[in-house]
Amino acid sequence: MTVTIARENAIAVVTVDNPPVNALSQALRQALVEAVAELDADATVKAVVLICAGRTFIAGADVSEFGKPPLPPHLPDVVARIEAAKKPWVAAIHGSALGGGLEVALGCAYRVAVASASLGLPEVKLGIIPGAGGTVRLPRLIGPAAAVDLVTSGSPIGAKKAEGLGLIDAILDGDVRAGAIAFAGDVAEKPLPQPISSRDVPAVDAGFWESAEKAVAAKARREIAPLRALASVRNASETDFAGAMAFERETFLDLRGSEQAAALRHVFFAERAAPRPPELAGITPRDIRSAAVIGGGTMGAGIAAALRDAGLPVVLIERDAAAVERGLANVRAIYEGSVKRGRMTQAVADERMAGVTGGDDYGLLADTDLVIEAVFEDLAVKRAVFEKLSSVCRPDAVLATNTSYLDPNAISEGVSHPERFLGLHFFSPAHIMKLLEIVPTETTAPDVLATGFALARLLGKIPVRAGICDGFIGNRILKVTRAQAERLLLSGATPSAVDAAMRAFGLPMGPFEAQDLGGLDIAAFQRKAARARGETPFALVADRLCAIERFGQKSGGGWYDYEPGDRAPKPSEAVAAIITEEAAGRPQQVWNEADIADAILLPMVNEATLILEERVALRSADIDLVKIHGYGFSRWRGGPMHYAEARGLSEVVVLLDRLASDGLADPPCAGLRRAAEAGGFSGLAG
Ligand code: 3H9
Repeated sequence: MTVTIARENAIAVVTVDNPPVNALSQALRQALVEAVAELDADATVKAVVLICAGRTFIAGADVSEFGKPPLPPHLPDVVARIEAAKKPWVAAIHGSALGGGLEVALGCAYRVAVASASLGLPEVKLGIIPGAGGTVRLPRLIGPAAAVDLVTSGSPIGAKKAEGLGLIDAILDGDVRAGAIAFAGDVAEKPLPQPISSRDVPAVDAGFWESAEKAVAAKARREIAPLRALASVRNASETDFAGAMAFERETFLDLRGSEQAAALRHVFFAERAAPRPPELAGITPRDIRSAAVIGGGTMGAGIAAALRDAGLPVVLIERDAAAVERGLANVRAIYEGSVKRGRMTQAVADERMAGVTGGDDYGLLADTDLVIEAVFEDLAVKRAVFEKLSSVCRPDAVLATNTSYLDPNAISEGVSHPERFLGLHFFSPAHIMKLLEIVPTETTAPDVLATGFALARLLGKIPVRAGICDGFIGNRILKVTRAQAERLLLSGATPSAVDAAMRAFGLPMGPFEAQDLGGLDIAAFQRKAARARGETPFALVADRLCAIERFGQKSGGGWYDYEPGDRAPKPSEAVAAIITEEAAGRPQQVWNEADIADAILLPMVNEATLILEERVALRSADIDLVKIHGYGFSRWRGGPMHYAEARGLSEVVVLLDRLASDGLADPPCAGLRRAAEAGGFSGLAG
């Protein structure tokens, strides 16, 4: 049963129970309409509490219904019916009141919440706008400025802030049901408050809408929903209620069917599926109550902060006392940065830092549950660390290596109880970047792999299982990105044209700007290792830049020139000369932005398909998450695999064949041709 009604004297308690998050399915919408009718007709009922079972208040419309035609009763009508109820309805909020859930609450005469509750309209994050009066009632209740913030950012706010804005009427102490019933008892005899729909919108200052538009457009880049949401709030502030509702609904339905919404929905479900891969169902992870990091450099310090932020006590191990001090200083610098940016109070930073201890004695790790090694990328150095860990740690302690390109199987050789060993590939800065590639070795036990996923959940990261190959999932595709970018240079494009095209596609940065920011030396080091293994990485120009120590911003020049103290890239004559030399004898062509983007993205998709075929990634959606959360691929594009599927894999195959015949890419792999015939990647791996 999705809705049940109980009576507490003159108060009716309507309980919604639609696990997991009480999403507004058609059945629930229908049941709510029927509940209003039943309670309106019941003369013994003086007020109604609307409450939810389980972990949360209504978390929104049922996103899985969005691909299908909307069925009645439509949510705007459900909200209107609640608003028109003869008795006061009190929304009793715990967990989250999001999207349609908040819209239902706005239909109620009153809203009360426990202090831990959060409220918001996250629709723009799904590429849509609120579709049941959110943009219309909110400015009438809390004023246009606060409504614009909530609606265009999509970020929820806490109960305290909501109370300050007038979004809720009271914060409840203790039990939500008892508190809401008491509140309902108090208001039962009062006249009904004026429905939000018939209230006036407070006036705004001159120029308010223009500056809001500028601010939202600058942040949204090429995402369409935030500006459409703003337009709807503005319209709602300047039009009567019925007209505003019609405008909102029209925008909602228009965006619901958009490519961006489909991409963002894909990411929404991929992110929720990632922490619970079906192949680990029923496997209990090991307990992680304490952690240690070996190595206090940038990566180690970031990992230590991430672990600490998740509430774990952390030990940082370094070679000697001076290195311990440097490592702790690196962690401290992270927290000082957070305080400076206003993300954390000094008191919280002090508390975090107090939970990080340092030392050079591995004996400190005798009872630690999880140890993550983050020392220099050198096999011998890493093996020496694990040799020591093998002798001091409990046999059931989980031992992990953070490596970007060494083989975890090789690192694990000689580890005692090798079933407790796995690779955890963090992305820098590790306390911020959401991606965690989890890399089992040949011997990793299933419960240790499950522990990797549980750890990601604890750290608030997106876990993706990656098989062992050079670069795992993300960096293996990145190598193709870079090689393609260079191929473009040798066939007539310039670094700035390539970067501009990729930004126009929606990436925050182009491949050359990104290399200049991160430094060209790391990739050069990896190419050296690859050549030693007999491989032939393609980086004619990058190799020459490294040979003359043009490593990027840090050396004053890379793919671009930089003025001292200025990070703005300037086209470099020296680089142009090198490109001309290397391009000599190769066919040249005129490139436009769309063709540049294709020449980079489609080979990435081809490589990703190989990755799927080899089962280095288990799902194409996992590859999308890797690129979005580790490399800044735009969410609204859905990741490279979703992008390719949305574009049509047959078209991708044709374009790749064309690039290959011009010598500008490898031909499409057999898996991509098969996926094109099947109309999608699903089923390719497996
Ligand atoms: C909207 O409301 C539009 C209206 O304005 C217009 C109406 C006309 N639908 O995140 P979790 C599933 S747009 C369907 O791991 P948590 C999720 O897939 C909507 N399913 O839990 C997962 O399934 P499974 C606006 C949903 O405790 C399970 O629930 N609302 C929905 O970490 C658990 O999810 C939002 O965007 C949904 N709306 O976090 C809210 N939501 O177990 C999005 C979740 O099978 N949701 N599922 O893998 C959230 O932010 C979080 O789920 C929440 C709980 C904070 C509620």
